[in-house]
Amino acid sequence: MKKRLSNMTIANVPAAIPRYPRRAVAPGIVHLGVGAFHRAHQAAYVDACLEGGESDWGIVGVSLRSPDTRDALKPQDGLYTLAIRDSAGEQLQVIGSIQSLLVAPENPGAVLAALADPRIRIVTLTITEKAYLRAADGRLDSTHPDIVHDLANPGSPKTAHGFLAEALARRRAAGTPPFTVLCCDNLPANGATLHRLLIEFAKLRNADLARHVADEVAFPSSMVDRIVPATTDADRARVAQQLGLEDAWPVMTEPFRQWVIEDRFPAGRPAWEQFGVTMVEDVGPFEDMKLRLLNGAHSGIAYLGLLSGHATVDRAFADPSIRQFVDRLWAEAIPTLPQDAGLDPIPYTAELAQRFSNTALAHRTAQIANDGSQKLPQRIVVSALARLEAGLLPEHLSLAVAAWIAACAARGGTLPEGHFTDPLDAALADVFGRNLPTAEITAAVFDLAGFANGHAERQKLIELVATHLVHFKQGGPKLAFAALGIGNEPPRLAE
Ligand code: CS2
Repeated sequence: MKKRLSNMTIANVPAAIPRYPRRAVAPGIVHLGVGAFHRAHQAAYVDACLEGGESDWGIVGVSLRSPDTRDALKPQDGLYTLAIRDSAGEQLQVIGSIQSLLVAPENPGAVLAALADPRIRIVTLTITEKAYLRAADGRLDSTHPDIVHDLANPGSPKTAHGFLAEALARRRAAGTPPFTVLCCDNLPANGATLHRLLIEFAKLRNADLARHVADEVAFPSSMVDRIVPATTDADRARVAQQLGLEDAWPVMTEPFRQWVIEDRFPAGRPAWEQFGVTMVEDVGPFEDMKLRLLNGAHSGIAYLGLLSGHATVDRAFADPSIRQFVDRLWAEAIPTLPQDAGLDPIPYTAELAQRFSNTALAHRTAQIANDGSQKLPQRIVVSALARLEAGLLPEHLSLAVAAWIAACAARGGTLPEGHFTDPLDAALADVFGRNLPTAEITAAVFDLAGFANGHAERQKLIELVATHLVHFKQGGPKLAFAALGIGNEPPRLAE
């Protein structure tokens, strides 16, 4: 049995390792949602800052749900391996920026104490779209049992909203300046969105706290990008073999990474701009381009890939029909992007095509398929509506929405039960079980997910989606593609 990766064993591993004195680093950031994405992205950027001589920005990693990450990393002193993979091979880097780990359900008081610590000046979040607890109309779901719980029990919250509001209240009472809240989830205007939700939550506690959150706490938006497939046992075994040490939870990723942040940090920040982060005034154009082109294509590839029998993104993307579909989806989405932001979507999509073709990642389509109801509004529906408003048809964008509905309905049939999940699963199953005509199923799903809520073009979009859905039902993705003239052309030559 190999020894475990830790401060004691790290010195001679054949990988890049932290050279800075980890014990001398003070905590400066609390991160909520210390999953694989955080460990491949923000924690790696902060590690570079610490390597570059910053010493006040160690990370306290918090899991809001499961103890798994803490259980894996605590015996390793917070150390883990980042495996950066592409066709040229694999580079290993041991990351040292996570100094301690807390599990909120075990000890919410410890999380609040960390958040109230005056040394903490930034709180970052990757809690996934569904944890923002928005109702179908986009406002805070104040009837959600966890929100109800947190309002009744402010000292032992469960939600990010509950933790942030109580910690900000405690800091204020103690005369400690507020931390800056840096949302790193794939939501549109993510900082502003979280700010709005937190003001709504705080209002349910008291008007004074709501005013404090509204007027005195900064919520810069940020765009985060790095593809992070779930770690497999084969990854663990390979990394252990290379390191000569066990690492209970190494993280797999690609060479590409990008972080664009609005520069509003009244309580200070690391010198991120020296370590590859782009600091800007307005992240909007970057965010729109990434959500609509990368994530939009990802979701399309995931659902069409699943329906076509492809388990990974690279295999789905190598399918000539799916590839052609993605090119056309991009062509539909690009004109909806801000034209004057100085960003060029053509080289961007060319780079995306290379990233999606990375066979070393084996990024599972089922992983991306999770939580479609939370993801499609900002990835697909927003561009589809913009096109309809401009008098243009969103044929391929609407096909992606239909593919989501078809893939959801296929679980327990052509796809395994529970192959991917969605917070709306129970309600979706109810709709699918009612034996309704396709147009009514589509409208019911739009209602549940809040797609195009109150939008003038909603009915038109529903009709387009329903037409595709009929094709999926009658002849699977082949017929749905054929109706758009996809698959009738000779396959592209390999580039
Ligand atoms: C993916 C994203 O799982 C998903 O929904 O689209 O996690 C994607 O890999 C990242 O946003 C890339 O930055």
